[in-house]
Amino acid sequence: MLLNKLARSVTAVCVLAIGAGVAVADTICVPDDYPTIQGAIDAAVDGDEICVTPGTYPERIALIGKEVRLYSLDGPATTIIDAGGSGSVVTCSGATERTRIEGLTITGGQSSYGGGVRLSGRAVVIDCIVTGNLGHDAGGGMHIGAGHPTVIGCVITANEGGSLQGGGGVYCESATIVDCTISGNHSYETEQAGSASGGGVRSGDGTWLVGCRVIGNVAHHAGLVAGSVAGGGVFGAGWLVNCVIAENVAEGEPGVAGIGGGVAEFVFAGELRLINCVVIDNRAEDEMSGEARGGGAYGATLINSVVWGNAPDQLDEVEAVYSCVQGGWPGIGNITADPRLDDNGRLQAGSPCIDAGHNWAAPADTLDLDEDGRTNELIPFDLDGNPRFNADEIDFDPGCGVPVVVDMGAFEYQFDPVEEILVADVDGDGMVAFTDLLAVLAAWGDCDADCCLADVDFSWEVDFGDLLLVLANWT
Ligand SMILES: [Ca+2]
Ligand SMILES: [Ca+2]
Ligand SMILES: [Ca+2]
Ligand SMILES: [Ca+2]
Repeated sequence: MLLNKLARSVTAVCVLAIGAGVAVADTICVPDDYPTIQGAIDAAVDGDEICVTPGTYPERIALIGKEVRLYSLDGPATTIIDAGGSGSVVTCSGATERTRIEGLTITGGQSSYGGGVRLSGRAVVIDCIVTGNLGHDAGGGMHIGAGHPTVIGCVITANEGGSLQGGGGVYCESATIVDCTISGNHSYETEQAGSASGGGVRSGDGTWLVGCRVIGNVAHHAGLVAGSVAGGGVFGAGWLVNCVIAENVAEGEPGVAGIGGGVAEFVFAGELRLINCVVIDNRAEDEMSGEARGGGAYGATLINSVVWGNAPDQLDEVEAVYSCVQGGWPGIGNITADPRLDDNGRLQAGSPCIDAGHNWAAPADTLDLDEDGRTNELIPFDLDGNPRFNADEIDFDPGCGVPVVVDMGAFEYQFDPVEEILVADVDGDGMVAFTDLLAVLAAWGDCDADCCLADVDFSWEVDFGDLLLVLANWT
């Protein structure tokens, strides 16, 4: 559902942009017009579309600085590009948002960086399956370098690599990755040293993972160099919003500690922040040394999140607020009662995590996911595509927000009525106006209450940052 909304909104942008030109776009089909996909790409000009008929295409393709839409007629299950171990399957660089790759299975790649996809610039990759690729040094499935591409609705599974810079599934410096599943990928260290870190994702500070499932990835230390292996699911920096991080493993061996089974922050890359995530059943392991730690998370910041069932512990070196942590964790708004999760990480009736988050921790709807033309509201959907903001009107709300309070975790327990919450609407009346300005001025200074509604930028003090947000979002 979320994928469809995103794909439509990206399409709308493309149609507008292409419509501004004078050239009439052609559609070129493979294999009818050209026997190979690369042949069609070489023949295409900016604005063209390339359609690919179901089949397996034994080739590698390069889409360099060309604004074309490459798509399959029948989806990724039946349309496969297989590089047969001869390099990166897809290389795409120097492109804008008008370069799109849609509905392909990308497999059989083998290279140093990005065995499946090597991506930079601002291209959009939609509804692809990236599987069975090897990227020795970084990014087994995908390597995302300079620029800020968008990856939507993709499955990145059963890739391996990353012995030098990490990322068995994805190595990413800066990108928006939405509605993707990153599962069963594997990073490892060789005897040539390296970090072996980020079984699923190795992320830089510009990375946004929104509504993704990072499940069953492994970072494994296999070499002779002592050290540690970190981040079975995610290693690095950036933002994880509405994500499930489950059953990942940071796997050490004698003398090598696994750290951060689910996620681990890499301080040299920046801060790693998890908002409304579920971190469950991950493991940090080693053999005999007993130094494995941070089964759920190591070194990150967690807000509105649920951390449960990780081993050997839940958290290490972590700052957490408004989160539910097994065994307890110091921080404002944290709780320790059983979150009552089902097998997929959804809250069940009676969960103490319902209405227990902090609204101002939720990011703004900058992608306009609900297509209402407003980006000055808080993110409207949860991981299921259900409304993010609603509340049980009868019960007391343990969290912070008006008129309704966000839950902890990636999924919102559904009540009526649903609300849209505007950024900086301090009093929750559906407008950003004088009453909100006055509320900010009245609360000026340090937040001395657990729930400080005037602190709309969630900085733990009420100051010019909050004042500016009110003025910038004035309705
Ligand atoms: Ca709620
Ligand atoms: Ca919106
Ligand atoms: Ca208001
Ligand atoms: Ca503030």
